[in-house]
Amino acid sequence: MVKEQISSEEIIALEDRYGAHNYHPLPVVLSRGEGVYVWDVEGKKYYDFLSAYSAVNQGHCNPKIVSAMVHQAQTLTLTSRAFYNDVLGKFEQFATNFFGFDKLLPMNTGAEAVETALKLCRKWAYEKKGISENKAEIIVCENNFHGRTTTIISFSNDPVARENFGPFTKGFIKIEYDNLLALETALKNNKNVAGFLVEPIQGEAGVYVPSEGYLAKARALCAQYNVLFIADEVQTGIARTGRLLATCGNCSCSDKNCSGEPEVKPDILILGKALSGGAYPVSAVLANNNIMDVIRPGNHGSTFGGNPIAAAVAIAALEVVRDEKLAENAEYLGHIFRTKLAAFAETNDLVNLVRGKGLLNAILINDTEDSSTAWDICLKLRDNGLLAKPTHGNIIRFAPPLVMTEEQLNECISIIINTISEFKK
Ligand code: IF1
Repeated sequence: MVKEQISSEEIIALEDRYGAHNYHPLPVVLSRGEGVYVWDVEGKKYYDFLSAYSAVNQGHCNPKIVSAMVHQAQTLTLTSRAFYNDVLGKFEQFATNFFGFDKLLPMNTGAEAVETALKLCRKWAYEKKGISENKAEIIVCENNFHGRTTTIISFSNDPVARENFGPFTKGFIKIEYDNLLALETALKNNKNVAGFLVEPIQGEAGVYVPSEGYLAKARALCAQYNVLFIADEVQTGIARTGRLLATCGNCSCSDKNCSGEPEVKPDILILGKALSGGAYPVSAVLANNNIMDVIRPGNHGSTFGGNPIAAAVAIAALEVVRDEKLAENAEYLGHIFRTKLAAFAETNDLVNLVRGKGLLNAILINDTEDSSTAWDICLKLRDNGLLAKPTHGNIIRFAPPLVMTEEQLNECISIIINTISEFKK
């Protein structure tokens, strides 16, 4: 029996003893969440500035999403795709209208959806573009993060993610991110290129925002060379960056002041994380008929993909994004966050710069990548009631749920500024 009152230390010890050591979490044990807040087992309350890596955009335990999930869980949970269920078609109709594509292929995790997109792209290349058997190549970017499967890590350049996991999958060409010349060069002399897989903002690389116009121009180059433009919006999608999608394909947000990048419509769109508001693993690949038509019965699937709970949860999660105007809120609050932290960075030696879009932001700590300064700042932030996690040693990502109010954000900005101001290396 699990004891009623178990301390943070005891739970950490359990994971340490019985769990594989594939993570190094910040030492805080959470047991409850609501909106922008989480509570640890001792009852201390925190602002969540990670949002489960942008999965809980709609806020922890969003009542509309939880209610849809509970209702569906009491009705029908899983049929597999051997039979129809009465919710999947509704989700597919809703989501394809929402994002402006003909068809959707449902999966569970982000990595699975990326795998699905890669398979779809290759099959399209052989059957529609006419690339010879086994010759298809897909262009990816340096410092990408698309998940943890064997094929995906095959084109990662993170040594920790790859070491001793070979042999790797062939058929990928790596180019520099945010470099149009590199993309054009890779496309120009190679008839076997099937697709270009890209994150609209590189999250794991440290919230690296590409130059203005990069995505639109990359998209145009792909069209010119008959190569599929594949946007991995697992992290940037679902209002996180201040628009429904960072590529803003057929953006349904009503923000009249939307002054971001021009609309860039991917050939293949990959979604995950906040597609379910973090309530349940739901991912999806969207494309138009001329591409999705290459997938036929037996080519691809998943026991859980498209299950009725996932479908009901995802509809509710997208309704929340639309009805609560989360893209607009992320855009509005993001400007305040960056403006105030940029002003602070001017006066403080420890913060080099702040960057990001909407509520996907990061600060660069003025120390080496192998220093513990960013980690130590995150421990102090935790003590002061705000949870964030460093990435690449000296970068701290700030990505709160998008249901945050301006008042709450201002309180959080004060916590961040006060914590860093008092920080002594
Ligand atoms: C972890 C980062 C975030 C993703 C993109 C696919 C996936 C992810 C663009 C795979 C996942 C995660 C997973 C998380 C760390 C994380 C992350 F730090 F690595 F970059 F979000 F910021 N495409 N991102 O960002 O989705 O299979 O995990 O559902 O714990 O590894 P998944």
